[in-house]
Amino acid sequence: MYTEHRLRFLDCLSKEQACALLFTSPTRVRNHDCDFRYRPDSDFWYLTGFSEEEACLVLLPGADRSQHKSILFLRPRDPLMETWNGRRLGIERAPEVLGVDEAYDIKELWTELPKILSDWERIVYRTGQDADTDRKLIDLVTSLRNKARGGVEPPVELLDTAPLLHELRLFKSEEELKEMRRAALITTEAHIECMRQTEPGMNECEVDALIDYTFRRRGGTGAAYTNIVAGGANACILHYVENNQPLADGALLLIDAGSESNYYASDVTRTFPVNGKFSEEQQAVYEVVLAAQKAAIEGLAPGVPFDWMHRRSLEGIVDGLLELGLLEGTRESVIEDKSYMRFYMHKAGHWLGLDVHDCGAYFLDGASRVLEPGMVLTVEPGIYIADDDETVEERWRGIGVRIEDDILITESGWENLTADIPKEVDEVEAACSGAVVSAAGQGA
Ligand SMILES: [Mn+2]
Repeated sequence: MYTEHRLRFLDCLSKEQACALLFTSPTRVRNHDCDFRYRPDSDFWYLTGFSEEEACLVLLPGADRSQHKSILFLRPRDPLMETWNGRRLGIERAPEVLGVDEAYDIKELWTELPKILSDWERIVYRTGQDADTDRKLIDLVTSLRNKARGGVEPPVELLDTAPLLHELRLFKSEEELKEMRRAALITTEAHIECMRQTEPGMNECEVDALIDYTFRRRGGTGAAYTNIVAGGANACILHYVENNQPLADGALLLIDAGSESNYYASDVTRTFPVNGKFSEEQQAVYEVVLAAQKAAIEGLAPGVPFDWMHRRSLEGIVDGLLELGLLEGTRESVIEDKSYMRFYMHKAGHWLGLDVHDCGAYFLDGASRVLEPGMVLTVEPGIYIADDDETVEERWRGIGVRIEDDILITESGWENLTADIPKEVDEVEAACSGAVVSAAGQGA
């Protein structure tokens, strides 16, 4: 799969008459001399399937696939370092294991690059990822320009990865979808387990730990982003990640958490009652969000613009808020004067892939992009009524609901990759009572 990605990108580079330079992510210090668990850069992973730190991929396109060349710079084997910090693939094994044409020691990168790049006028390189690498590359390009008088053809243009590589990443192959389905399956088990095990008196942190445990024990690469485990009014803080408060009897619990599988993400939100039974007001708000989400999903198909999904979600939320008496006016007036924004203040979704907010343009030539088969997006409307909002009756305050699924656009319409996670009111209450077991939970 990674070799195919590399060849497709090399075909694009060939048309652009550009070479490409892709670095994986640097390690990041957590504190003192301890790093965060390493996670490779998504572009680099997409093109290599190689997860070690300190590596750089150089792609040199030829006129056709037989003439394309890929060169990987990576760390050499080192018994002492491997004893301390983990196994390494090593230079000798890299061509066979990863399918690259050549492999060299990463320590030689900056002495080899002048020779490699001197023939290329256009280089695809993403600036702004790492200041040190940016500076080294700019110095290198400058020194090659200064040698131009000596007959060297210097690089003159740095091109961004977005229009080429990120357009490829936007369309998922069957093999990539296999990873995304696996991520969705692990996430399904985690959400169902949370519904089953949550009880009044537990702390958000216990549910958070259950999610991480489920993600990791199924062999995923962990959470695709920091879990949001928000009880009661904490759900009204959109990126609440403290996850350390007790869960009250009678409150809702909003969980926004998705597993990765080989670094491919899922991204799911469910909201359910801590004690297993929705109150009248909670259910009324929940059903508005659910109806809005389902209406937005049901209209998806190739040819539909991305922002139709946001618009349809918004209309559903606004209609419901008007019906509950939480807003005054008409659908048109409320959307026009933006009075809905106090209850619904975010967009209804985003692309999903190796990154949870995946790459790919949302607008083309100034217009919202039209959906095509192979794209995956989230649909995630919500309603958030702050606990200090004195413009609404007290019974509504502190209710926060979001429902989010991962939707694949297909030839004939759409497929919900996370459809097995309960979201109808009776299904959610059944899952809270322990009556639902996920497919993964049965021993997958
Ligand atoms: Mn999302």
